[in-house]
Amino acid sequence: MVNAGARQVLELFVADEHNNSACDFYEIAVDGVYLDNPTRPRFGKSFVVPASRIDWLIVCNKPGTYYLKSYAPDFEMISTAKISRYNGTLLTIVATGPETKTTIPSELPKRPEYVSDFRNLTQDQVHGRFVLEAGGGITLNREYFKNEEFWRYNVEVDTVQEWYLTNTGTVESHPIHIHVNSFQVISYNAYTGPFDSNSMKYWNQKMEPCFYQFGGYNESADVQIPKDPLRYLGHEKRWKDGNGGPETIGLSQPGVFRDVILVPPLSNITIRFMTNKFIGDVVIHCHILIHEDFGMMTTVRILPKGSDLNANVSVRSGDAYPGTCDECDPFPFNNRSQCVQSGSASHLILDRWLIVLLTLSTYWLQWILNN
Ligand SMILES: [Cu+2]
Repeated sequence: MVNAGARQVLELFVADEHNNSACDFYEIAVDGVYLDNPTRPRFGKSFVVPASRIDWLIVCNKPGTYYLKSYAPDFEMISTAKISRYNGTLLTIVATGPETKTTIPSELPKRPEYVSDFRNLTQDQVHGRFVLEAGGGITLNREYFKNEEFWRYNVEVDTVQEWYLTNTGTVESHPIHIHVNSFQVISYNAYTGPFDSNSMKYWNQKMEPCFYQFGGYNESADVQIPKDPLRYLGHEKRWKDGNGGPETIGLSQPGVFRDVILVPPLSNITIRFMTNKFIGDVVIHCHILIHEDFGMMTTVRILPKGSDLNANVSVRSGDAYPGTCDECDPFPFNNRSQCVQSGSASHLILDRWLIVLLTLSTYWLQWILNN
């Protein structure tokens, strides 16, 4: 089954005419990649974001009429946040013939090596790291997509990448789709990064304006902090290795391979994948159609073995640093050379004051000498 909708999530299950769960349905693949074993959907439903696919094995042993339905209640919003949902019947299933006792097989075909388990790699087995930041209104990495000659990161083919998917928004989720290679969900991490407003101003979690702002942000605009901006913090606690309650249905289970994942507000999700075989540009975008069309898209480039990964690429987004608020924040690609070992922002402020003092005393000395 494919969710070919432009913006709505589906939460799929099979019911009889009394709306009770019916038949036996097991997930066997997500986004075209087999799971380890056939798995009953958590909380009795398969959560499918736009562009995502789910493969089921389903047995209806008793003849009868059944319905494929989607039901996405509001109490799940702590994990799904704001995103359109579809509630209703999608398909009628008519099972005929004698009653059977068919069961679902317990084993699935083995996955190929490029989608093997990457969860227990050592840090030096990871070849490249990259941050994808959704937010800033509806941008990826604080900028709108411009054209096909626009890529923000180079990676080498046949290597393992570790990426961090974040969302600085305070309200809305984005189903982020990465083309070419399926990625494995590794972990949901505590979110320590900035949050934004729709007017694209960024603050840290102490409600102080960030040093790194959206490229097009107008400093003189009087932008207010959004209401209750940190209410979605804590996905890592709710996620609890995938065993949280039904309200956590929007969070993916660790270890699963996918190519589109819901990135809720104030989340930080680690994924890993192998850049298997294919070289060329990789398109990354939000799969809410209107967001994508507005420019919520970026590209990275997969290069042949031995290429210079630093050539012809701007990993910065204008003057912004994805996932980052201040110079010493711990994400890759920020300007850490300016940070002292302790990583304290107060050192930077002190440094700047020293420069101001030195400049003033130079002027003062000149004034004395001239008079
Ligand atoms: Cu979006």
